[in-house]
Amino acid sequence: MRTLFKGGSVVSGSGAKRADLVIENEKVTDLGRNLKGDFDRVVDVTGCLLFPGFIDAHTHFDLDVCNTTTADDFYTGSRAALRGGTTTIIDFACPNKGESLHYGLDLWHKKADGRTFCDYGFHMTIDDWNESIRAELPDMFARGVSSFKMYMTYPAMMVGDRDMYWALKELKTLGGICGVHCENAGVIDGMIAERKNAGQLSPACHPLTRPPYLEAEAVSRLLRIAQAAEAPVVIVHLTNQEALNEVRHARDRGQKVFVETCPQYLLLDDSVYFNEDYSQAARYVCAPPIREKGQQEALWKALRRGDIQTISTDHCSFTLTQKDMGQEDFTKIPGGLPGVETRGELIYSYGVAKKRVSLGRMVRALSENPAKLYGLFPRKGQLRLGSDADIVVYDPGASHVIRADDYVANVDYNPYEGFVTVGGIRQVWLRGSLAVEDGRVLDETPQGRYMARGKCSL
Ligand code: DUC
Ligand code: ZN
Repeated sequence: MRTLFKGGSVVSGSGAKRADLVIENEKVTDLGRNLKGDFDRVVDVTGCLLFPGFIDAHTHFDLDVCNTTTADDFYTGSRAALRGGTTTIIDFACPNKGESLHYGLDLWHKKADGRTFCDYGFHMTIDDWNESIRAELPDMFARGVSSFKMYMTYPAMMVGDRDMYWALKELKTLGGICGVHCENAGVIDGMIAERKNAGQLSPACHPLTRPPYLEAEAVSRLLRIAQAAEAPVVIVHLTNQEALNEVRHARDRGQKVFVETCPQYLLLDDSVYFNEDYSQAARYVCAPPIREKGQQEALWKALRRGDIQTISTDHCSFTLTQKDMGQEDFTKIPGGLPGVETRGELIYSYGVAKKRVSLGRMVRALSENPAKLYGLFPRKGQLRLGSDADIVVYDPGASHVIRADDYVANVDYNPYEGFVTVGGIRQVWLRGSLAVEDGRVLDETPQGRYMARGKCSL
């Protein structure tokens, strides 16, 4: 089956170019102006942008957090992802301390295999460091896991500086890359205890006990540990200027540092926490917290300059009833926001259309860079000959208002309620098959495939 996409502009990391596109079976097979020939199907995409399918390299589906489980599992979460133009997700396999990496990876395959609508891979969480975990690492690569995650906060998952140093050194030897959640655990715990002792238990205390400088401190410490280990690292969900300054210092020293941010840090501000209505405030609790408004421009500027490489979502959704668990105590609110369904349209509408970032930067942040960083390039992340025919057909002339009721993620609110989009997703193609049209998921049988990933090429 040969399909011609006629009249659109194909977008890559260097911008948009008028071009027709041909796909055959699962692959892109031709690209150029006014292509002629015999086609089984012609899709008129006049005036539309053709994006390489978006990659969300930071999701948490079917994850136990705070004595509950995320509202979205692989079925509902990946269906929402696909609807939002995300054709590949990379989720975090998360064994508990004491469990093996193999156990964790098998468990995540059980959660995802046969239940995922888009293509998928896993990062592996390292929350313990010992000889048996070290010995498991080569097999992780053999099973397609080339990226890892460590936490500097959350007692159940964090590793200390020594173990982080050893783990980074080992990953460097094996050619792996590690993302790190950077927040200073000890001081945050102390600040939380002070608030609780003073009887201050509302969601407004959440951002006050996790200030930006404690994120920056952890970024600085991580980068010095990475310097000692001579290892590249990824700072996940970076939120603020002080943390960016630490990244700049490390890069000036010659270190390889990659940075991810998320739509909630680009588009929302901390006033969301100071709402008197508990339910309104609790729905935005995530870590690191959403920052004061001035930080948004710092992040956009860093994206424009190429100082931030990727935008993922940290999709970790809970219903409002689940968020109610923290009514008496903000530390019991399960942390995380939904976002996997709205990232593409939000970054286009509030980034590209508002001239905060170029189209090329958008594609780099949502498709090309995550593909390179996490070993999926050139199969994913671009629309070139031989790459997977994962295509988002975006109509820049459309518009709609974001309303929770119109979205399919398994959650009863949308953090971007009332935001107006510039443009909209007309179609999503997954490996050559039309998967979503005008917001409808066409095949209710999950077609996502596990992606064994190679090494970082960014
Ligand atoms: N932050 C969250 O808010 N939720 C999930 C994990 C994380 O780092
Ligand atoms: Zn996360």
